[in-house]
Amino acid sequence: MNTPQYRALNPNGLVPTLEDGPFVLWESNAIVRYLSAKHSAGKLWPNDLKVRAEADRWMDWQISTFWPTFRDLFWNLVRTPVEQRDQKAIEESHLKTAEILAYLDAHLKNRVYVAGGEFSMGDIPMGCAIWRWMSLPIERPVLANVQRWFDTLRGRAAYEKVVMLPIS
Ligand SMILES: N[C@@H](CCC(=O)N[C@@H](CS)C(=O)NCC(=O)O)C(=O)O
Repeated sequence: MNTPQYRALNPNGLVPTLEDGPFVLWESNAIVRYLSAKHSAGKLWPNDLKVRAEADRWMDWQISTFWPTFRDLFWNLVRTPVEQRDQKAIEESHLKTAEILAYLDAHLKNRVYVAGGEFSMGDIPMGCAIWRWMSLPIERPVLANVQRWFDTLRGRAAYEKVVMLPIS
């Protein structure tokens, strides 16, 4: 990822990078949107403007709010040797992540998926993120609607195959 060839595609030197013929795209959620629109218009990419906006909203929330809040907990517990872990950061991140997941829980009260009754691109980033949250050896608050949504995702073959992998 730090080669000149890779950096010519993605100057950030991070993954993922999509090459679709000569077209190059980086930023994971932009890639999800592009692939959904290209291959799944009317399904993963909802045609209805408001349904699509709901999907967009939770994709943006995942990348701008959820992940920055959850990162310290995940990074410390999964990617950091025990003796180097920042306990204060772990506790703060754990508390705050539990707190903000209540927003998703309230949203899912009357919805099967984040954008309504159908699975859409909006479920993909948070669907990946919630697997990480649910896989950590931590205490979690009871969030009945998030749990039901997670159980629904776990019943999907593609989720089981692609997302439900060991986190470390
Ligand atoms: N905002 C970027 C973040 C990309 C990013 O942080 N990628 C991580 C993996 S999730 C990475 O490449 N880390 C360096 C590494 O894995 O070596 C996106 O969503 O695509």
